[in-house]
Amino acid sequence: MIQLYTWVTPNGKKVSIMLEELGIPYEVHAVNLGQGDQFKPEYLAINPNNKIPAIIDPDGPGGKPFTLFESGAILLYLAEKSAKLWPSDMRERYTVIQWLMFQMGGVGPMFGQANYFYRLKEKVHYAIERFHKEARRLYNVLDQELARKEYLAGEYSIADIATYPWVWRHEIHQVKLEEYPNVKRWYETISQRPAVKRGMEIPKQ
Ligand SMILES: N[C@@H](CCC(=O)N[C@@H](CS)C(=O)NCC(=O)O)C(=O)O
Repeated sequence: MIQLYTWVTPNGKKVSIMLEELGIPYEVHAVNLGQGDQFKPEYLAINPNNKIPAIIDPDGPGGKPFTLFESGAILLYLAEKSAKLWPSDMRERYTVIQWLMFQMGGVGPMFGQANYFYRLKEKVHYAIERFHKEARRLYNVLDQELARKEYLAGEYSIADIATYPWVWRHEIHQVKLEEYPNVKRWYETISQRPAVKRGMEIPKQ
Protein backbone atom coordinates (compact mmCIF):
# COMPACT_ATOMS: atom_id res chain seq x y z
CA MET A 1 0.00 0.00 0.00
CA ILE A 2 1.26 3.54 -0.75
CA GLN A 3 2.48 5.30 2.39
CA LEU A 4 1.53 9.00 2.49
CA TYR A 5 3.35 11.42 4.78
CA THR A 6 1.23 14.53 5.14
CA TRP A 7 -0.18 17.27 7.34
CA VAL A 8 -3.23 19.59 7.33
CA THR A 9 -1.77 22.00 4.76
CA PRO A 10 -2.47 22.60 1.04
CA ASN A 11 0.57 20.75 -0.31
CA GLY A 12 -0.39 17.63 1.63
CA LYS A 13 -4.03 17.76 0.56
CA LYS A 14 -3.04 17.74 -3.12
CA VAL A 15 -1.78 14.18 -2.73
CA SER A 16 -4.65 12.82 -0.63
CA ILE A 17 -7.11 14.28 -3.18
CA MET A 18 -5.15 12.62 -6.00
CA LEU A 19 -5.06 9.22 -4.26
CA GLU A 20 -8.81 9.48 -3.58
CA GLU A 21 -9.50 10.43 -7.22
CA LEU A 22 -7.53 7.41 -8.39
CA GLY A 23 -9.11 5.08 -5.82
CA ILE A 24 -5.66 3.87 -4.77
CA PRO A 25 -5.50 2.50 -1.19
CA TYR A 26 -3.00 4.34 1.00
CA GLU A 27 -1.87 4.57 4.57
CA VAL A 28 -1.59 8.01 6.17
CA HIS A 29 1.27 9.11 8.41
CA ALA A 30 0.59 12.47 10.04
CA VAL A 31 3.80 14.51 10.20
CA ASN A 32 2.98 17.12 12.84
CA LEU A 33 4.76 20.23 11.55
CA GLY A 34 3.90 22.20 14.70
CA GLN A 35 5.74 19.64 16.82
CA GLY A 36 8.72 19.46 14.45
CA ASP A 37 8.16 15.89 13.19
CA GLN A 38 9.57 16.99 9.81
CA PHE A 39 13.02 17.39 11.38
CA LYS A 40 13.18 13.90 12.91
CA PRO A 41 15.93 11.73 11.37
CA GLU A 42 13.41 9.04 10.34
CA TYR A 43 11.44 11.63 8.34
CA LEU A 44 14.56 13.30 6.90
CA ALA A 45 15.49 9.88 5.51
CA ILE A 46 12.25 10.11 3.47
CA ASN A 47 12.40 13.82 2.63
CA PRO A 48 15.78 15.51 3.26
CA ASN A 49 14.00 18.86 2.58
CA ASN A 50 12.01 18.52 5.86
CA LYS A 51 8.65 19.24 4.27
CA ILE A 52 5.45 17.34 3.57
CA PRO A 53 4.18 15.68 1.43
CA ALA A 54 6.14 12.55 0.61
CA ILE A 55 5.14 9.05 -0.46
CA ILE A 56 6.66 5.61 -0.45
CA ASP A 57 5.30 3.36 -3.16
CA PRO A 58 6.25 -0.24 -2.27
CA ASP A 59 5.52 -1.19 -5.88
CA GLY A 60 7.55 1.52 -7.61
CA PRO A 61 9.32 1.38 -10.99
CA GLY A 62 10.90 -2.02 -11.56
CA GLY A 63 8.68 -3.46 -8.84
CA LYS A 64 10.93 -1.92 -6.17
CA PRO A 65 10.00 0.54 -3.39
CA PHE A 66 10.15 4.17 -4.49
CA THR A 67 10.34 7.22 -2.21
CA LEU A 68 9.25 10.57 -3.63
CA PHE A 69 8.85 14.10 -2.29
CA GLU A 70 7.71 17.42 -3.87
CA SER A 71 3.95 17.48 -4.38
CA GLY A 72 4.18 18.25 -8.11
CA ALA A 73 6.49 15.30 -8.72
CA ILE A 74 4.14 13.04 -6.72
CA LEU A 75 1.11 14.14 -8.76
CA LEU A 76 2.99 13.54 -12.03
CA TYR A 77 4.18 10.13 -10.83
CA LEU A 78 0.73 8.96 -9.73
CA ALA A 79 -0.88 10.25 -12.93
CA GLU A 80 1.69 8.56 -15.18
CA LYS A 81 1.70 5.32 -13.19
CA SER A 82 -2.09 5.01 -13.17
CA ALA A 83 -2.51 6.49 -16.69
CA LYS A 84 -5.40 8.50 -15.25
CA LEU A 85 -5.76 12.29 -15.28
CA TRP A 86 -2.82 11.99 -17.71
CA PRO A 87 -3.64 12.94 -21.34
CA SER A 88 -2.04 10.73 -24.01
CA ASP A 89 -1.97 13.67 -26.43
CA MET A 90 1.33 15.55 -26.01
CA ARG A 91 -0.18 19.01 -26.46
CA GLU A 92 -2.83 18.31 -23.82
CA ARG A 93 -0.30 16.69 -21.47
CA TYR A 94 2.05 19.67 -21.60
CA THR A 95 -0.85 22.08 -21.05
CA VAL A 96 -1.53 20.16 -17.82
CA ILE A 97 2.18 20.30 -16.91
CA GLN A 98 2.29 24.05 -17.72
CA TRP A 99 -0.53 24.80 -15.24
CA LEU A 100 0.99 22.44 -12.68
CA MET A 101 4.28 24.37 -12.92
CA PHE A 102 2.34 27.65 -12.65
CA GLN A 103 0.94 26.34 -9.37
CA MET A 104 4.27 25.00 -8.08
CA GLY A 105 6.29 28.09 -9.00
CA GLY A 106 3.69 30.82 -8.46
CA VAL A 107 0.43 30.04 -6.68
CA GLY A 108 1.92 27.85 -3.93
CA PRO A 109 4.93 29.98 -2.94
CA MET A 110 3.12 33.34 -3.28
CA PHE A 111 -0.13 32.39 -1.54
CA GLY A 112 2.02 30.65 1.09
CA GLN A 113 4.01 33.83 1.76
CA ALA A 114 0.81 35.90 1.85
CA ASN A 115 -0.68 33.46 4.40
CA TYR A 116 2.49 33.60 6.49
CA PHE A 117 2.65 37.40 6.66
CA TYR A 118 -1.08 37.80 7.29
CA ARG A 119 -0.82 35.43 10.26
CA LEU A 120 2.38 36.91 11.68
CA LYS A 121 1.63 38.83 14.90
CA GLU A 122 4.09 41.62 14.09
CA LYS A 123 2.70 43.09 10.89
CA VAL A 124 5.28 43.66 8.16
CA HIS A 125 3.27 45.92 5.90
CA TYR A 126 5.66 45.88 2.96
CA ALA A 127 5.60 42.05 2.86
CA ILE A 128 1.81 41.89 3.23
CA GLU A 129 1.35 44.35 0.38
CA ARG A 130 3.88 42.63 -1.87
CA PHE A 131 2.48 39.11 -1.48
CA HIS A 132 -1.16 40.18 -1.43
CA LYS A 133 -0.61 42.08 -4.69
CA GLU A 134 1.12 39.08 -6.26
CA ALA A 135 -1.61 36.70 -5.02
CA ARG A 136 -4.26 38.94 -6.57
CA ARG A 137 -2.33 39.06 -9.84
CA LEU A 138 -2.27 35.25 -9.89
CA TYR A 139 -6.01 35.06 -9.09
CA ASN A 140 -6.55 37.35 -12.05
CA VAL A 141 -4.57 35.05 -14.37
CA LEU A 142 -6.59 32.06 -13.10
CA ASP A 143 -9.85 33.97 -13.52
CA GLN A 144 -9.13 34.95 -17.11
CA GLU A 145 -8.15 31.40 -17.98
CA LEU A 146 -11.22 29.91 -16.30
CA ALA A 147 -13.45 32.37 -18.19
CA ARG A 148 -12.60 30.38 -21.34
CA LYS A 149 -12.38 26.85 -19.93
CA GLU A 150 -14.11 24.77 -17.32
CA TYR A 151 -10.80 23.62 -15.79
CA LEU A 152 -7.25 24.98 -16.00
CA ALA A 153 -6.10 22.65 -18.75
CA GLY A 154 -9.55 22.14 -20.30
CA GLU A 155 -10.42 18.82 -18.66
CA TYR A 156 -10.16 18.23 -14.89
CA SER A 157 -6.49 17.43 -14.21
CA ILE A 158 -3.65 17.34 -11.70
CA ALA A 159 -3.24 21.09 -12.32
CA ASP A 160 -6.66 21.66 -10.73
CA ILE A 161 -5.86 19.21 -7.93
CA ALA A 162 -2.63 21.15 -7.20
CA THR A 163 -4.27 24.59 -7.26
CA TYR A 164 -7.53 23.86 -5.41
CA PRO A 165 -6.14 23.45 -1.85
CA TRP A 166 -4.33 26.80 -2.17
CA VAL A 167 -7.52 28.59 -3.22
CA TRP A 168 -9.19 26.84 -0.24
CA ARG A 169 -6.99 29.18 1.90
CA HIS A 170 -8.37 32.36 0.24
CA GLU A 171 -9.76 33.70 3.52
CA ILE A 172 -6.32 33.55 5.13
CA HIS A 173 -4.68 35.55 2.33
CA GLN A 174 -7.75 37.82 2.39
CA VAL A 175 -9.00 37.36 -1.14
CA LYS A 176 -12.74 37.52 -1.83
CA LEU A 177 -13.67 34.90 -4.41
CA GLU A 178 -16.63 37.09 -5.47
CA GLU A 179 -14.05 39.33 -7.16
CA TYR A 180 -12.94 36.36 -9.30
CA PRO A 181 -16.25 34.83 -10.47
CA ASN A 182 -14.67 32.20 -12.74
CA VAL A 183 -12.32 31.03 -9.98
CA LYS A 184 -15.34 30.92 -7.64
CA ARG A 185 -17.35 28.77 -10.07
CA TRP A 186 -14.34 26.44 -10.58
CA TYR A 187 -13.70 26.25 -6.80
CA GLU A 188 -17.33 25.42 -6.02
CA THR A 189 -17.51 22.78 -8.77
CA ILE A 190 -14.35 21.02 -7.53
CA SER A 191 -15.55 21.25 -3.91
CA GLN A 192 -18.51 19.04 -4.89
CA ARG A 193 -16.35 16.12 -6.04
CA PRO A 194 -16.63 13.24 -3.54
CA ALA A 195 -12.91 12.39 -3.87
CA VAL A 196 -11.99 16.01 -3.15
CA LYS A 197 -14.21 16.03 -0.06
CA ARG A 198 -12.54 12.84 1.19
CA GLY A 199 -9.02 14.01 0.32
CA MET A 200 -9.51 17.33 2.12
CA GLU A 201 -10.28 15.43 5.36
CA ILE A 202 -6.79 13.87 5.38
CA PRO A 203 -5.02 13.66 7.77
CA LYS A 204 -7.88 13.09 10.20
CA GLN A 205 -7.17 14.75 13.52
N1 LIG B 1 7.53 22.51 -2.95
C1 LIG B 1 7.13 21.67 -1.86
C2 LIG B 1 6.66 22.52 -0.72
C3 LIG B 1 6.23 21.70 0.48
C4 LIG B 1 5.94 22.58 1.68
O1 LIG B 1 6.21 23.79 1.67
N2 LIG B 1 5.38 21.96 2.71
C5 LIG B 1 5.14 22.69 3.94
C6 LIG B 1 3.68 22.51 4.36
S1 LIG B 1 2.53 23.05 3.10
C7 LIG B 1 6.01 22.10 5.03
O2 LIG B 1 6.13 20.90 5.14
N3 LIG B 1 6.63 22.95 5.86
C8 LIG B 1 7.39 22.51 6.99
C9 LIG B 1 8.69 23.24 7.17
O3 LIG B 1 9.06 24.03 6.30
O4 LIG B 1 9.33 23.02 8.22
C10 LIG B 1 6.00 20.73 -2.33
O5 LIG B 1 5.19 21.17 -3.14
O6 LIG B 1 5.95 19.56 -1.91
